Amino acid sequence: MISAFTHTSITARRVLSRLTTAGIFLLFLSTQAMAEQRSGNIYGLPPCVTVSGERIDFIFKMIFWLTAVVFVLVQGTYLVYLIKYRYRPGVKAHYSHGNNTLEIVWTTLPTIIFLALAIYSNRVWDEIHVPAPKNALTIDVSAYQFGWQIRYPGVSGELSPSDVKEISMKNPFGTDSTDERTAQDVISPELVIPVGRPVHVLLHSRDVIHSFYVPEFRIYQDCVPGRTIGWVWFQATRTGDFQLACNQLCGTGHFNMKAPIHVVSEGEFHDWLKTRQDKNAATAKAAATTADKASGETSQGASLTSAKTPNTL
Ligand SMILES: [Cu+2]
Repeated sequence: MISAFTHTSITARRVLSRLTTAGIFLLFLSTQAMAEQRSGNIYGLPPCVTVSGERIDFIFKMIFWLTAVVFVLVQGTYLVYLIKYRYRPGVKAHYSHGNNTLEIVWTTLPTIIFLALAIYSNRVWDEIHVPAPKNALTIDVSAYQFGWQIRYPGVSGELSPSDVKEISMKNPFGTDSTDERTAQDVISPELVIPVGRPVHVLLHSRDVIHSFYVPEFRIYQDCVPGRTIGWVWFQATRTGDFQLACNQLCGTGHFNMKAPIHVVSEGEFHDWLKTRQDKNAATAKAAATTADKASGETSQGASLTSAKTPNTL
């Protein structure tokens, strides 16, 4: 009876163990499926489409292959020793007090490799974090709960100046309404950029901390309320469609805080922006004419009123 019970218990434990393994395997598969939606590549990094991204990838790959070689060497040696010195009846264990030469070699070598990696990575970091080139296209990226708005220069070719202290729900970009460039600015819900030209992004947030995250650009930078993050610039190496996604848990709609990115040819970009610049310029001109007319009528009305009632003042 006891033996039958023990047997049942062992079988149940085995079934439970296999079910757990299957569950972990399925979880692993589903995680891979989620990653696939973002990157299109479930085994490696998503494609890299910026100049600075290629330099970052070189470090990634170098560290990956170094680690892979060390892993194979260490685990291979471990397996060889495990088999060679396995337990055999009549064979006595051999006592070793250690080997100073080996200790020095396997401490010095990793130290040199780590130092070299740190120095090289720091150099790449310094070279990437330089001011944007003069020919860069400067655009303003504004994050909010839960979306993105991108501001491009209007017909004047310059963005209307922005002041972070003025950013509010009524004035999302903190611009000056009396500046004529404000009405000309082109506002877009998608990020459209030309290939092969540096793009300098001024990152802003209207409410909480968000994050400008584009895996294919190898860029991840927080947008902080009350600050202009102005060091981010990049140059796309090929055309294509990507996605800008917020990477800071910023509220209930965070999961859906995204915007399409289109990297297009210089000609296509020029046409896309020109159409919107011209439309904005026409609207701004019409608004200015209406305002002029209205102020003309008001001043005429006022002068008539003052003419009629000259003594009331
Ligand atoms: Cu966000």
